[in-house]
Amino acid sequence: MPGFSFAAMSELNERLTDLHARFERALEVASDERSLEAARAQYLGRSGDLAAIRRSIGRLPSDERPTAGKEINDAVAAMEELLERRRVKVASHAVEEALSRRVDVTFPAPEARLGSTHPIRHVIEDACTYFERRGFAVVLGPEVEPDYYNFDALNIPPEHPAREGFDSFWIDETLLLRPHTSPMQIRTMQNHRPPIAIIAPGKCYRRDAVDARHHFQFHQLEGLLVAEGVHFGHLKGMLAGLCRVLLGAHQSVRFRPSFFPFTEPSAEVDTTCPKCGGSATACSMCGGSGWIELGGAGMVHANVLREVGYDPQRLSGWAFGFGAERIALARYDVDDIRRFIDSDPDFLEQLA
Ligand code: FA5
Repeated sequence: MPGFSFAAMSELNERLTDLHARFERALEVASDERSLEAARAQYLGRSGDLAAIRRSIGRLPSDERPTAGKEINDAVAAMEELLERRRVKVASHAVEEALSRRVDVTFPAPEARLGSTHPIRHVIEDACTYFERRGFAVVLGPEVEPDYYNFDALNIPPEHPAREGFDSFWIDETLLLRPHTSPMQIRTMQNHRPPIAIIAPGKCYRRDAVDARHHFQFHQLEGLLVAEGVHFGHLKGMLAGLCRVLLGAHQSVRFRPSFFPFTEPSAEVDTTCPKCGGSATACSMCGGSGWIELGGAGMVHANVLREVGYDPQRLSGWAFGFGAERIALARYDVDDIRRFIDSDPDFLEQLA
């Protein structure tokens, strides 16, 4: 090997042997992952001892550098193997130690924190109780529904613009997470003969942007009454009573003309803003309107009655769909719907 300097190579070997020995000693006293990592950084790290040796290759004649580089790489491989073996040993020692530790089963455990009823559940239960006392049955239905129940049977044919407002998460071409509880109107009427009086609470899903009053997952309360001689006055009386029970006698309720393809006539039902009562132009809860929208309502459309085989000449009915979170906002004077979903026990316990 022309120009190869034995003196320089043997000095390199000496330095590597010394480094290996020091690294081995450092690993022997390292008893946990943290000290192993510290040893690795000191010897093998980017600014560690070995990196300094590697940099010194530059001072060797160029024909000696490949051999020196190989020596260094071999030394690194050997040190990494040492490190890995020590890591396995330290880890198994930690497991053994944990297993051998004695447990005092008589030691008192920290007191378990009991949960509290969620405010949304409170709203749903109180609403159901109100309707059950008036002869309504509580019914539950699937959260994944075919588009037939969500739309077609509710007088919303394909291509109808109203589908946009109920845009949800599609499972496949025809199945979706229900954007409202109104499919329960169809399911109930198809399976039971009139008179019908139901309340159907449950989760709903929509591709809505999340803000203080909207979430992609929320709860609705669906109500349906179908019998002979049912009229809008019955609906107004029943919903005004519900708002009194849920929100207190001081809350006003108003019915605003609106449109839903499955009711005619249709209305939006609002309650006075519990935060500002309509007095603040920049109210964070109602945006200054003084009202909070609770949901939609109306007289069941004749096409819907026909779809389930009922005779609209003989039967009439009303239906409504309220957002449980909106009721809870007003009921508990909370200014952001996300607080009900954040699962902060301190917040939830205050409302329990
Ligand atoms: C409906 O969902 C109709 N199915 C209601 C209905 C039923 C009308 C029966 C007539 C007869 P709407 O899209 O307006 O309507 O929703 C009703 C209520 O659900 C809203 O007023 C609101 O209180 C609540 N809601 C709707 N979207 C959200 C959301 N993203 N986050 C929280 N609450 C919501």
